[in-house]
Amino acid sequence: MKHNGTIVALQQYLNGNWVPGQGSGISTQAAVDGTTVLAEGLAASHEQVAAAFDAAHQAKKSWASTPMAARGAILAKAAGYLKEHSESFGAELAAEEGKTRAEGTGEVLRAAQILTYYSGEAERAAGTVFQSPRAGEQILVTHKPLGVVGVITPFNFPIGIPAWKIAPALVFGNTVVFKPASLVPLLALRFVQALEYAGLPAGVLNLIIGPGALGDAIIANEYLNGLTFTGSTGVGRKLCAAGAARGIPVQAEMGGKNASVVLADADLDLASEQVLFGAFRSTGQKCTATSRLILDETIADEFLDKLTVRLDQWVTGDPLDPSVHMGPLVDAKSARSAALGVAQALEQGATLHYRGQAPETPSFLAPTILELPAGKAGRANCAWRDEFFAPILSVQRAKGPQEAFEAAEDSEFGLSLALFTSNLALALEAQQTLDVGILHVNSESAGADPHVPFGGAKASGYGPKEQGAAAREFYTHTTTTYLRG
Ligand code: UN1
Repeated sequence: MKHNGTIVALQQYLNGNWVPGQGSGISTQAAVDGTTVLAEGLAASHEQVAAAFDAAHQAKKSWASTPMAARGAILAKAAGYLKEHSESFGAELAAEEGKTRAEGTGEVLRAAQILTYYSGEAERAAGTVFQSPRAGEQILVTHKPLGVVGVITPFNFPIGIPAWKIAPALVFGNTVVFKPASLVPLLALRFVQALEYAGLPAGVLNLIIGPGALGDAIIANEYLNGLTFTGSTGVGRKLCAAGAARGIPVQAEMGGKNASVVLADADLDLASEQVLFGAFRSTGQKCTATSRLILDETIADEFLDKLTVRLDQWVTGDPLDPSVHMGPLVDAKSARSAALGVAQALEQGATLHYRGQAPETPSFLAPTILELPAGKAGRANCAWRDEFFAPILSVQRAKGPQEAFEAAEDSEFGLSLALFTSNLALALEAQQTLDVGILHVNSESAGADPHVPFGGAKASGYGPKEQGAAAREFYTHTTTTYLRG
């Protein structure tokens, strides 16, 4: 299916009004060719960022005192709107970001599921009552919103990540200034439209579209009470430091260099399917993607044969074509830098184990498997160290589970790990000893359910985790009340 040719007008959403930006011209192109314009408009100016904060600040009192059930009902209605439009929004997402149409529609439905989940928080969220050591007294812990929350999101889940940050922010009573990645603003706009349709009051959610530099104006704004960010470790750490300097909480979900570990007793058919999905779905552009593969040396050749047989069937091409398994990267720049990473890895001693087929256009990179020499020396390679955010898998062989675990731990990141084994004792050992935020036993490294904590260890995360009950820790703060009648 081809894009229908309509160019969407990119506008800012300030205090309940759609207004043109006052900054420089911006446009987004189809990932597949980098030229078909999907949306265009003007970026937000710094004055408009300030106006977004003024609106969010003005709205915060009345939103915080709106009953939680009423806040939840708006989220539920927005979920319905997204479900209704999941096919068309999913196609837009695929065109703009480059993941397949099925993945795009799936992501829109996931955003709807997240809104539905948090609408239910309106009934579930409760405080705590403690016994007092003194007669005639109770101690109550109640939650209240942070206030105005800044939300900065990356390009790779253009509606999923906004949903999993903005839905809890809103249901817990915060107002929001939202800046999506400038590469993919279209689905951010759709998300805001869904909440507008659902009756969200003016000022509660404000959208500013523009370059990354607007992030500096967000972190510096006097009305900002908390910031949630997903993106690179470099930018995340800068925002964390700036937030700490002015005493506001920052939640940062940053890079990953996730390993899949396949032990000798694993079900290799299952493992090869799951590693394929983990490494190459969404063109490897997930912070949870598998980019390191650690194979017990006794099954390494057999496993790699199974994986490459699967990859031979893996079709790379136009993400809107239903027969395609993998689309392009988000843009030609990302594809170029990933290709450069592969060239560097080869110079540093990696060998090319596999390269699949891909269209010869600038935003594509064929699925690639690199093999690294065994031991610590192999792990000094940039293909082991650096997050490429691309369909590139770096393999190392290990002698037995302990060496495999040691290799898995040898990374500055600690987001997700997939372990393939039929040995429960080893799975439990991994759970108890490996420094990762998410462990998958016998399933791929990517994926996240809305009701459980999401986030990483080491350079992958900072601040309270996201999602589920963990979200309340970030989006609220508590008051402890010593209550006597
Ligand atoms: C998933 O694995 O489905 O930026 C979600 C990311 C993560 C979300 C991963 N924050 O890729």
